[in-house]
Amino acid sequence: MPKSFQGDLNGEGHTIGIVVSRFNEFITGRLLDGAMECLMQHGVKDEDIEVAHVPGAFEIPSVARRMAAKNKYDAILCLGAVIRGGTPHFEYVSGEASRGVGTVALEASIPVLFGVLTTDNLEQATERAGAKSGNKGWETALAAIEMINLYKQI
Ligand code: INI
Repeated sequence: MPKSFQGDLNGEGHTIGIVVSRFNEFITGRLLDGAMECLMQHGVKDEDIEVAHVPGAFEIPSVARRMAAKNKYDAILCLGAVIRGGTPHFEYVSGEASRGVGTVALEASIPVLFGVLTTDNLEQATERAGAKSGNKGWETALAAIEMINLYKQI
């Protein structure tokens, strides 16, 4: 039998940093609520969570990198919402946010999670922020707990 590794979903004792963007706050506020709820339900203490607010998704990676460098958190959650609408800006912002968070995740010694919605319209974003298709903030928080516990084993 090969040795296998899997992180469990016990968040007790974890310290979490969250970067959340204000652009499309109607959506990102719900992502933050979902993430907070998930963390608390899995044993993370309110006082062990710190939240940095940034203007838009473009600003998320640089702040996530600063938080990761503090050696204070067990994971960083990146939450945002980039909505295509009619603007070509979408491609630049969503591309930089995902590329940037990906780079930070590879450089950091802790898990850095991507909870940035990239959708064609507000309806899709609303569905993924607490309505029909779950809450991306919640999912990101759950993935963070699993990844923290996995990193501890490897
Ligand atoms: N920022 C977002 O988080 N979501 C968007 O949908 C968005 N659009 O569409 O423009 C957006 N733009 C702002 C961007 O993230 C930066 O804050 C801004 O360009 C300043 O650097």
